[in-house]
Amino acid sequence: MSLVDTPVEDFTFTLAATDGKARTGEIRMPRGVIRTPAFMPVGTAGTVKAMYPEQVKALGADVVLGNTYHLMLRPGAERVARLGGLHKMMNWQYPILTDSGGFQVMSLAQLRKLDENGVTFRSHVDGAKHVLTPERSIEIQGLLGSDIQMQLDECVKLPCSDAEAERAMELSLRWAERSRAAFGEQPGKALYGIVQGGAVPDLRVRSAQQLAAMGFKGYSIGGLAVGEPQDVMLSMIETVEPHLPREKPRYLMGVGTPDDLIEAVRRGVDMFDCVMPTRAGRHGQVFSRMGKLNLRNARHADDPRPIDEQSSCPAARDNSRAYLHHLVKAGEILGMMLLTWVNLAYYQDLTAGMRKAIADGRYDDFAAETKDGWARGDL
Ligand code: PRF
Repeated sequence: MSLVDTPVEDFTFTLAATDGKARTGEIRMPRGVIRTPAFMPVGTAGTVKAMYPEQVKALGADVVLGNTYHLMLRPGAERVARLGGLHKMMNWQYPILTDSGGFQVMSLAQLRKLDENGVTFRSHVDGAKHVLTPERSIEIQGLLGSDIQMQLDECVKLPCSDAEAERAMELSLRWAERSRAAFGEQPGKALYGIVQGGAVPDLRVRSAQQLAAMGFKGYSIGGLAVGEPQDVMLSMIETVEPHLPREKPRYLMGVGTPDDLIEAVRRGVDMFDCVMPTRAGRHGQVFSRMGKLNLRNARHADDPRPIDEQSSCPAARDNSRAYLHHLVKAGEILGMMLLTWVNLAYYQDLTAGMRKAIADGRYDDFAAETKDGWARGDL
């Protein structure tokens, strides 16, 4: 039996190579191996929208993200548990990471009220009242069967005052303690603490240090890509990185563009999730080696070329831009499916390229070549 086939009982992270601050490695857990840097397709409501689970896996995705907030409202966490858990319900047997719900409450729910205990809100689905506490979030993530769980946190939009950033960061630390206690010891599963602190370096450092002292199996960097320019986001990653344990995975939440991924990996980030490739695909936009294309644009109407004849993705090779333009303009379901497929393939190929480049000690060259391709554009 090779090392790769050996069953794993616990959650472990092994670094295989570094190049500058960029890292490549593997997270191993009972449901599978996550190769890092990893991009996690977003499967908010128990589906990576417009994709079959086996297609997602075939692209090279090792883990998908699910959302506490959406699943607790519909179909309900206890119901998912009765159906055998989220993996069984959505027919995805590999690792699942779940977000804790606080971030989605703040962006989606109606009539939210946040206090020390947690957050009270009305469902955007049917108006019913719910309470999410750090303990209930962990309970729900357990009912879903999540492999990598997130603490409940408070993410403030930027810009905000230093006092506001500090209040939310301190609250998130207290919720981190409660989440950690509620999670206890669960071999094979992980709970990540979430760094907050707005765009204030001192707050970010304090948050990272105190979370590190609590002993999480991984660390998320939250509260970024919430309205600030990219250089602010990158400087916050640089501030936080030295204070996160080197031997634990780091996850930059809700990020981002292909360029964001390249720059964050360069600064030591291992994991990402973002709706960008899936959402953009449903709106006629594609990411490719030549940069971004908008298939709604009339200039594609008579273009017989595929998006990228060298792509690993059949949808990018075997359909003309003219056909994709037609599907998008006509609002056809297949248009959304094909473009989502193209985009997720691009993100997975990008992270695979990063892993190889780091292993080969040529990350900076890889980054420069990739950006050259975007700059040359649509030849
Ligand atoms: N916290 C949580 N989930 C998140 C974020 C956060 O700060 C972000 C911010 N980009 C995305 N998703 N829990």
